[in-house]
Amino acid sequence: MLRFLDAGESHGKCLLGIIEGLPTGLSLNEENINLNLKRRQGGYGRGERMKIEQDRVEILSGLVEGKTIGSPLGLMIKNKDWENWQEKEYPPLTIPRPGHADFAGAIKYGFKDVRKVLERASARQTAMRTAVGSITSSLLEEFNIDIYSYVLRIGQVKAKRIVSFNREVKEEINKSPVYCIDGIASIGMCREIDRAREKGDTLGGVFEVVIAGVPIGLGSYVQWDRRLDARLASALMSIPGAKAVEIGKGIEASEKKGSTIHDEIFAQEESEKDSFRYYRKTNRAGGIEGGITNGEDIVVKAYIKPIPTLINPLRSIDFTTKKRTKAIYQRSDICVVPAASVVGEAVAAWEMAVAFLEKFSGDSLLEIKENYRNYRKRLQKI
Ligand code: EPS
Repeated sequence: MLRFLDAGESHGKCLLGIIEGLPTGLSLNEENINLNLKRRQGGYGRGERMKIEQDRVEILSGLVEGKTIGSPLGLMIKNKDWENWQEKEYPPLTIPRPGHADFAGAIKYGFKDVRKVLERASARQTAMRTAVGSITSSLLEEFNIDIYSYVLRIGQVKAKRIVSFNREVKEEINKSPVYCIDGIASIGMCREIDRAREKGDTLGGVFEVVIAGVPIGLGSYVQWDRRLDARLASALMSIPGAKAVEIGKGIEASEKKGSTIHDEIFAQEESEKDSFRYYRKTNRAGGIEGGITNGEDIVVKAYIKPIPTLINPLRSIDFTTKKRTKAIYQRSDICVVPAASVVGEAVAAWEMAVAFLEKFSGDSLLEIKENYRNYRKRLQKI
């Protein structure tokens, strides 16, 4: 069983993670993980905090000569801002920001100082999730499963969907300041972020995650919590700021007739004797039917709300005086949709790796590869 836990506050000493259940023999490289950490810190619209941090992971256990040995993998990312906080006095923050965890978190846990809530509720936690997801991406890559993520909309500015995914596309996405390969939309998105900044406002948007190279048969319909679409939706909804998730053309499907939305099934004889390949001409289901992968690309969108820390704050109540006032403001990002898209890729990688190991489980990478090879051979005969 693959599982992980993480710990750490936004301005504490560091973020910690423990992953258990990785097979032995998986090559891991801190620098590959750091590239994803850097991508997560980027994206047009980030605030002052990202000028302080330069996230780097340290793998503290579970790795010998660059390969996993089956024991838990211990991870650490230092918070550089922690040092700055040692020199200052921080009075309590008692005015919750509408839309943030401040209000409900303070009441739930019995605090008047919302600092005790925001420190852990902070999206800073997604740095560790990105590191963890990046490790599971390495596992999936061993089986030619590739995950792409890119921005489709910021505020009102929409980009064209990408129709074909490959290594070059990945590089193109990373070159864009908003992780969007539609050049005109990219410019429009940056302008929209500038306008929001000038007005002291924030912006949300949409990103899409595409998982390619997925075999048929991950996930299951036999129990509600084994459905892979439900698990991916849950993973994406757990990203701070996510308010909706869509699988394939889920929203459009709800308005259409069945005859126009389902993906008809075709079979193609391969050159090899007795070997078939099933395929679809459309992928409106987003690669999952009955909670199980159907061999097409998995396509998931996440809808991110504008962040709640506003330069021109909304009305709120002071927990100490119970009087009407304006919400707190210290510093903030303007738009985190590009960063969230990197986190989306990571959390999807995690869920896919869990589902993959459920089906092809083994204690070593070699054993899993053998199980996978046998399955693929069997599939060719079905
Ligand atoms: C966040 C507030 C900001 C963001 C932070 C999430 O931090 P600060 O209060 O220190 O300016 O920069 O995101 C990160 C630190 C990060 O690494 O993504 C919040 O309130 O959620």
